[in-house]
Amino acid sequence: MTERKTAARVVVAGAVYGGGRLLAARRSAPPELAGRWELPGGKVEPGEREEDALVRELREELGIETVPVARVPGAWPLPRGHELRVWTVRLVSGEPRPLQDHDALRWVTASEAAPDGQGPAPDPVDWLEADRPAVRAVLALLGPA
Ligand code: 523
Repeated sequence: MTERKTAARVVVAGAVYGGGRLLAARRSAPPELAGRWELPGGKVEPGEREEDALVRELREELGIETVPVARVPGAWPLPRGHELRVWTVRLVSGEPRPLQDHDALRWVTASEAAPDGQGPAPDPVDWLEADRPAVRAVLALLGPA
């Protein structure tokens, strides 16, 4: 029998940014992830384009209309054979509200999103594991605010 490696299932997340800040969302479920912060997004359905899944998830979860701009280089492993991919997105309309899966939103500066240990102590964000390196990649792509 030939051994086949199942392709990683993709979870796509959005880097929504504006005014030098990045949108962070605090998960309310499941219990083991509740209270931790993430770049909002979700699973890509079979046959669905990554960008379409992202636009759908951000509409469902935050009530906003967005346009994906660029895929952030890299992919980060998640539990159960999933992988996290991130796109920068442009907010087209709506004010983000935590409608589903989240109980708080926060617009964070680069130094809050990824403290470098220098300068005044910011209020750091307790990101989910995979989001920590993903956010660094986002900031590297967006450059200094
Ligand atoms: N992550 C994660 N970071 C991140 C996202 C959007 C998701 O680590 N920025 C993880 C959390 C879960 C898995 O990816 O372990 C699936 O994300 P989830 O639950 O947001 O995906 P949904 O909303 O598509 O899941 P269902 O409600 O099960 O359909």
